[in-house]
Amino acid sequence: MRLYLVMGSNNCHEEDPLTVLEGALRGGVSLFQYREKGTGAKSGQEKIVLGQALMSRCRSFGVPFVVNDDVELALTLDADGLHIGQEDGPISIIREKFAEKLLGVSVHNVIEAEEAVKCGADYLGVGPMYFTSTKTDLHDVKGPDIIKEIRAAGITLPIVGIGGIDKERVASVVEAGADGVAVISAISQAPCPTAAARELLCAVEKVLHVAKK
Ligand code: TZP
Ligand code: IFP
Ligand code: MG
Repeated sequence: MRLYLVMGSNNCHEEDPLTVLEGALRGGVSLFQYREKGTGAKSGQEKIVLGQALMSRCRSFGVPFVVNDDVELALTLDADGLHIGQEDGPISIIREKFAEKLLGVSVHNVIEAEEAVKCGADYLGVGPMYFTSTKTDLHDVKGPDIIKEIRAAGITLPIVGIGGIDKERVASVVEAGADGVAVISAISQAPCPTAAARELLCAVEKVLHVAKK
């Protein structure tokens, strides 16, 4: 959960998504989510074909491949997991469909976090940590303090913070109690995704190693 890359074709402007993903994997991304959403997003067969290609890159690095929202696509691709939001249907029903797979849930407060835990989520995506223009239907920015609140409520499930995170902001998110960070633009818009991933991962590990002492 240390460095989670979330990405779809419209997040990549300069390079194609496969090149970006490959670079990011080389830089140390530990989990990948295929989030094909928004303007110009692929659908149908095209969405499947790109998903297969991205998944095979992940497999060659031993990194789990998670699908955002799309239950059918996750089953079709035989992905390693699925990430859902609060609006994607009852978590417990989806949990049953993906009994053997990784299930992540987006949460925005302690109540949603407790519900996701009760329904058997494997990890929580908490955000937005900071303002971001990457997502259009953005919730209120809560800041890293919401992670502290979720930890204070006794939730021990793996957590990643998401939303507007860059290398300068990693420490605040991990210090608040996250196991790692999830990013879109900090890697997909970087001039060098490999270097960007390396720096983000380094920032995460720096806090985790300090915390252990
Ligand atoms: N969910 C909450 S914020 C966000 C998502 C998918 C977008 C994160 O993108 P970025 O570019 O890392 O701010
Ligand atoms: N969190 C995450 C994750 N992914 C999303 N798509 C989202 C919130 C809205 F990074 F997986 F935790
Ligand atoms: Mg969703």
